This record gives sequence, structure tokens and C-alpha cells, in this order.
Amino acid sequence: MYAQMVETGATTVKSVTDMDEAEKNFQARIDREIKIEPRDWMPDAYRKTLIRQISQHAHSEIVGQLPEGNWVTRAPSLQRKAILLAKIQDEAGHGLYLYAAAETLGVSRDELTEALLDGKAKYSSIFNYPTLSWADMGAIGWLVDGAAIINQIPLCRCSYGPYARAMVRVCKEESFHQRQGFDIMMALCRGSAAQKSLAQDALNRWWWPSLMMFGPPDGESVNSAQSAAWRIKLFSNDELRQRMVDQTVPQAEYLGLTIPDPDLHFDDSSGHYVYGKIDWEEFYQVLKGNGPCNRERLAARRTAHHDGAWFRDALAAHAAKHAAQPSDQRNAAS
Ligand code: FAQ
Repeated sequence: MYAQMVETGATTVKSVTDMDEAEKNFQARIDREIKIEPRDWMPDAYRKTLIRQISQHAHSEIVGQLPEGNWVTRAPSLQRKAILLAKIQDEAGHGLYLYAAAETLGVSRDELTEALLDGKAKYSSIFNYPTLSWADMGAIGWLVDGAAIINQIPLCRCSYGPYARAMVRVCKEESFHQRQGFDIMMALCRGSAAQKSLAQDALNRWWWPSLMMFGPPDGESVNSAQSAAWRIKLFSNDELRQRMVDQTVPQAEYLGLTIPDPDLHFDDSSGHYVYGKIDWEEFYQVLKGNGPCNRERLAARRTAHHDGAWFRDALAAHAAKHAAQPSDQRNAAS
């Protein structure tokens, strides 16, 4: 089973008749759109679902730095390099806000990191694909950050206060990321034939994995029903995926690029683009650890964690030394 490596007990929706008094009051608060805060009572499964989702989200931001990090030293100009570096640093910041939001639920950052490094916690499937050319920096910003915004704007209104508030700033930064990606694509598409073909090749490789980012089809999304009842999810996986297609196809047309989907067409009656079949077997293989870069990504995170041990130890020793000092000495030293 590809899902539920982190057991939350939230794959079936509890009916009101099965709820005790505390659960009924909790659900009534959610239904009135009152935010849940860390010290409020909450069902254990709500807490675990949030820890699962927020930590997966945090891990995605951290692992998500790796594909773009691959191009920092090969950016085509000083300006492009500075922009890419700033974007990657933003992703690190998002990871930190998200780990902090997860910590408000009573889990430690060390536990979350361990779950990632042990392969128990997931991160987004998209970051298991390789970045083969500079155009991939454009495609990631345009499509991957574009998908992230579509998914995360509704999260600004989700029921858990710390997660919703963290998302506000994250979304503002993701908007800059999306625009810088589109800007790279525009430059390539206005350039030579060779540059434009790099952009087309990047779109060909990132299009389908970007659509997979929204998760399995609604019928196979085990967590959706309960997460929707708890207002963690305000839209379904398929609804957000459709929004991505509707938003992106005209952008591709503007760039003069072709979406790699022969079945793609606009449907007048629904007012939406109809897209072809997604290869869900590929998605499930990536989730099982068999994507093109799964092993490489986890190995890079494990190495980074190992290499950073001396620094964490030094910080802990420094903090312990200061905590042991009487407060007047501490003030004099600082
Ligand atoms: N990859 O029942 P559902 C970014 C798993 S941030 C891997 O539908 P749910 C910024 C899912 O966990 C990108 N696993 O699950 C950036 C579950 O397994 P579990 C990350 C996936 O949670 C840009 C199982 O499949 N964003 O890109 C994926 O209700 C550029 C069944 O699925 C977030 O995390 C997937 N794509 O809905 C950074 C946003 N999809 O846990 C650097 C917050 C599903 O039961 C560079 N997360 N699975 O073992 C969410 O909105 C939700 O968690 C969904 C999945 C919509 C992703």
C-alpha cells in the first residue's frame, strides 16, 4: 500500500452519531470556521493528520531545494544565479516555518527529520525527477511552484491556525518563484531555436509529474474525506488539478509551447480543458521509492544530516554552557 506509512486513523469519516461530546464540539467549531489553535482540545486523529501533512510539506520544501541546487553553479548569468539562490533559500525558510508549525502539535523536529531519513515520511513526488538542463529551472518555477500555489492558497484558510498563517507568507514567496520560472521560459522561448527546444523539452518532462503533485484521483485519495470534513482540505485533488490545467494551458500557448498531451482540448460546455490519462502507475512507483532520483535525494539528505552533526552539537553545547551560567553573567557576556 502506497499510503499510510504514517498511521493517522483518519481514513474514514466519523459520523456525528459516533462522536463523543468533545468531538461534536470540535466539529461544530470547525463548521463555524473558527481556527483551531495548539492549546485547544483536538481529536488525536486530527493532530496526527496535521503532523503527517505538515511534515510531508516541510520535507518537500527541504528536499525540493536539491533539484534546483544542481544548477546554481551553472546559471547562465550572475543575475539568474542570484535569483535562483534567493529562491532556494526561500524554500529552506518555508521548510522551517512548516517544521515549526508541526512542532506546535507536540512532535519534535528531530522526530520529523528521523522519519524522513528513515524513509517513513513522504515528500512530494515531484522532487524525484532529475533537472537535466537550465530550462528545467524555468519549468520548475512555472509549473511546480505554480502547482504549489494552487494547492497552498486554500491552505491559508484551513482550520489549523499555525498552518494557515504560515501559508500566507509561503504563498507570497511562491508567487515570486512562479514568476521567475515563467520569466526564464519567456527568455528561452524568445531566444534561438535551440533555446526554445530546451524549453519545450523541459515542459515535456515536467508536465505530467506536475499534475501528479495534486495527489491521486479523488476516488483513490484515502485521506480526502476526513480532511475535508476537518477543513484541512477545502478542495479535492482533482478540483485543484483541473485548476492547474485551466490556468497553465493559455500560458503555454502564450509561450508558443505545446503541452505534451494529444488528448488535451477545451470543452465549451464545461468551460474547462479536458486532459488525457495520467499514468498513475508512474506516480505510485515514485511513492514506493522507485522514481528516477528517490535514492539520490534521500542519500543527499542523509549526508547533509550526518555532516551537520558537529554544528548541531556545538550549538547544543553553547546553549548548555549559557543555561548553566547565572543570569547576571549571561547578561554581561551578551
Ligand atoms: N507526492 O489521500 P491523499 C512545493 C500521498 S511544496 C508524494 O490524497 P492527502 C514547493 C499522500 O501523502 C509540495 N505523496 O493524501 C516547492 C498519501 O499518503 P500517506 C508539497 C503524495 O494528504 C516548489 C497518499 O498519497 N506540497 O512544491 C502525493 O489528503 C519548488 C494518498 O493521497 C504539500 O505538501 C505527492 N504528490 O493529499 C519547493 C502541500 N500526493 O500520507 C521547492 C500540502 C499524495 O497517507 C521547489 N499537502 N501523496 O501515507 C497537501 O495538500 C496534501 O497532502 C496532498 C495530498 C494534496 C499533497
